[in-house]
Amino acid sequence: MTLTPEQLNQWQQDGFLKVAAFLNPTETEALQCWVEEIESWADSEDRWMHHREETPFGIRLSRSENFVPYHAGMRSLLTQGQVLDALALLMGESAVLYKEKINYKYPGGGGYAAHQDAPAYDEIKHHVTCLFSSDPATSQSGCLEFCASRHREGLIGLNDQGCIDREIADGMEWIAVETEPGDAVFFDSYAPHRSSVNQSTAPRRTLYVTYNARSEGDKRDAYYERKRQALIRYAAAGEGTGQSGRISTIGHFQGKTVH
Ligand SMILES: O=C(O)CCC(=O)C(=O)O
Repeated sequence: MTLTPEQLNQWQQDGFLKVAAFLNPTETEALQCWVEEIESWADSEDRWMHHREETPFGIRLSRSENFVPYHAGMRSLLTQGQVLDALALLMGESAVLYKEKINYKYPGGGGYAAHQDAPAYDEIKHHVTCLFSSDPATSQSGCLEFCASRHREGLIGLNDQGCIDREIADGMEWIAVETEPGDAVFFDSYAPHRSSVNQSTAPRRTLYVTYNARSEGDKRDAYYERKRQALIRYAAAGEGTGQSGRISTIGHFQGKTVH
């Protein structure tokens, strides 16, 4: 699959691009199985990471990350073929996997404050994230919302949580980008985005895969090493649990993190 000139123009203009049915039905079904496999994995001290949150319906997984080394299907989908081809077109050079995560957002699962991803991954100059829907994502279930054409402005209203200041975010124009299983949305490291709580009765599982330009090197192992250390520091400082307990190097998650 290749992106059309119109899609590439839209990408340049908006800083994000939805590609409906990026995955074919067989690939979509495989993705949905793999997400369920990964969420059934037992906790691990030194391989993948699971994060949990307290929802009104009990404790649920909020996120899993660092699973590509341990899942052959995900590895082949995310490190070769059409995904890398599309990224090369969007980035103007070949891309290398930086990090991957699944955000589960079970019913009642927390939303994410308005932010740009750039401050979270500051050891690379530029990156692009590709989101794949495993479940339908709607305004009700907490799909992503983006601001078009604001990715060229650098960091916007950065607050002490690494997010966009609430008042500034409230004055920005947000577009809800609803997706079906198999749809992809590519977004720039400076594209402002946010999402709300899942108010539906079904999970809104979404895979997020972040790539950097190959010319910046392969930073994946260093990223996860740094992240593990950061999570240990947050836990020691009492910042790892509770409302807005950190699951990232920025404090965007609005759910109630539990361990
Ligand atoms: O999954 C979501 O609702 C938002 C995810 C997000 O923006 C993030 O994890 O940085």
